[in-house]
Amino acid sequence: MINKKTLSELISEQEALLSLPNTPVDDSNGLFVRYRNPVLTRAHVPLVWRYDFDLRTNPYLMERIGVNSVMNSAAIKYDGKYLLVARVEGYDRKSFFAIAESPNGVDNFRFRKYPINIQQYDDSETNVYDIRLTRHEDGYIYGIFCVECKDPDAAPGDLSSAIAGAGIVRTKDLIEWERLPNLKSRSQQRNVVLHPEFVAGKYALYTRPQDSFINAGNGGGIGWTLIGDMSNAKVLDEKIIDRRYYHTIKEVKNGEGPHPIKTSKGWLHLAHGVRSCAAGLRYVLYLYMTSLDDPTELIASPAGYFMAPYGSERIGDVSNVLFSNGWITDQDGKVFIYYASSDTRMHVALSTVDRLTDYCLNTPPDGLRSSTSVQNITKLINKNYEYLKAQN
Ligand code: BGC
Ligand code: BMA
Repeated sequence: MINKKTLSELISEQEALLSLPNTPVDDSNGLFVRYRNPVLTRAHVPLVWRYDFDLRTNPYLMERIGVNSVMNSAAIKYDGKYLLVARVEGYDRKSFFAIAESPNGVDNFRFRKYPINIQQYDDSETNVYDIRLTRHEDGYIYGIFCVECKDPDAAPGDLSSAIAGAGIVRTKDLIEWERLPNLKSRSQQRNVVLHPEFVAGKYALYTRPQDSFINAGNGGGIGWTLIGDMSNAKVLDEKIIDRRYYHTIKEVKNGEGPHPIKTSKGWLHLAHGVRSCAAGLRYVLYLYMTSLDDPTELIASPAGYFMAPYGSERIGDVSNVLFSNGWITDQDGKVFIYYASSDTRMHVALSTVDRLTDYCLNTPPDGLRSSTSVQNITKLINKNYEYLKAQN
């Protein structure tokens, strides 16, 4: 017999989850601290979105519209609250965006009454996901997200080939969203992100050109392009600013996360890197920095990953994945890093601008060979022995 819960039991169970305090887990390497509980899961999605509450039309009080996962969320501080614009994916595999708000950035995230209803640009658009938000100095908050369509050139019977492009919206209040034309680009694009400042009087976009839907191929890494008008955005020249290399964590592909944070030492970037292995694609997060004078100039590129799937984060709908498209910096320099694990749920980790820039500027870059890794370690060991000798 299926145990039937009453509506008030469902409501109080969810309330207990939503109000659960979150606590830091100190397993730290000093770079950041993870928090114990995920900040958003499918169980956080309002019951009114999933259940028909009327027992006359839903006598078994069954879930009518299931949610599979809540992941890859943009983040922004708005009116003193910490907001996530989550990718919510239904049992039907369609994703959409929905805002959840928290008073402190680490727990008590609650979805607003309705998901965001993004206007459709054209009928071929099938799925939307992974939005990045940017409060631009022009006064608007822009959202750029991936728009996926079936490949019109797919062979008959091929129902998987797809084309990825970038959709654009803007808002002033996070309530009314104005849809702008999609980014025009010769190649497919995913992970397109708007830089928060004008550069040479133009809008600047981080891009990720790709040869095909999954493979970046000749698209050499994270790109950069200048755009005159966001309501007619077109990639004319693209410069690769963070390349991929053989036998690294970003060998297969990489992509900008949220827009970079401006620090006194340079623009601080969070990105994801992908490599392939017997288990499929492994997604990890890494950091890099670019110059304040020329945001296309790489000034720090610490080797390897900054965060990788850990413990239960490793398992989910698409296992072995960490993905981030949102972080929030507080006035005091605290950085809330919002990341999804295995395309299933959202977490938060806390760090500071000082720690993250110190990490970027003082971690040796990748020498691309085992022997250079041993040289780097040997240098550190020698430095420590010198230090210890001087102490005695
Ligand atoms: C999925 C994305 C994924 C992409 C490439 C899309 O269909 O929705 O989560 O990143 O395929 O694998
Ligand atoms: C895609 C990304 C994400 C996703 C990841 C792993 O390339 O754009 O949507 O988290 O793959 O499935």
